[in-house]
Amino acid sequence: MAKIGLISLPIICLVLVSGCLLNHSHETIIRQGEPLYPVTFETEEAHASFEAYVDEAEDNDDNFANSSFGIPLLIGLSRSKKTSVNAIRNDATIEFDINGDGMISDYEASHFFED
Ligand SMILES: [Ca+2]
Repeated sequence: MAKIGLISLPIICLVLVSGCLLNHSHETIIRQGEPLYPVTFETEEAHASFEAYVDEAEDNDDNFANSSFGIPLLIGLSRSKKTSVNAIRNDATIEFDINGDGMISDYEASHFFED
């Protein structure tokens, strides 16, 4: 009986420290490796508006398609999908740059938030 206790002690400690015997998490990056579209800004205000929008879009994307499964103290599995930073910036560039000239003007930046 004491021998079983000695063998199981490390396992119990491992479970208590890690929370689960088996932990596995996997994150998939969507559109990974997408090149960043070149873009310029007419003014610093237009740039600031763009960056604020991108920051918010990145925060919203953090909770995108997360799933988890677990049996307490035994198994913990989690999967998540996240859009690449370049893809988020490229989508924002397409949305902001109304005339597609590669430069986000003050009008385009302010017009974006009016809609
Ligand atoms: Ca433009």
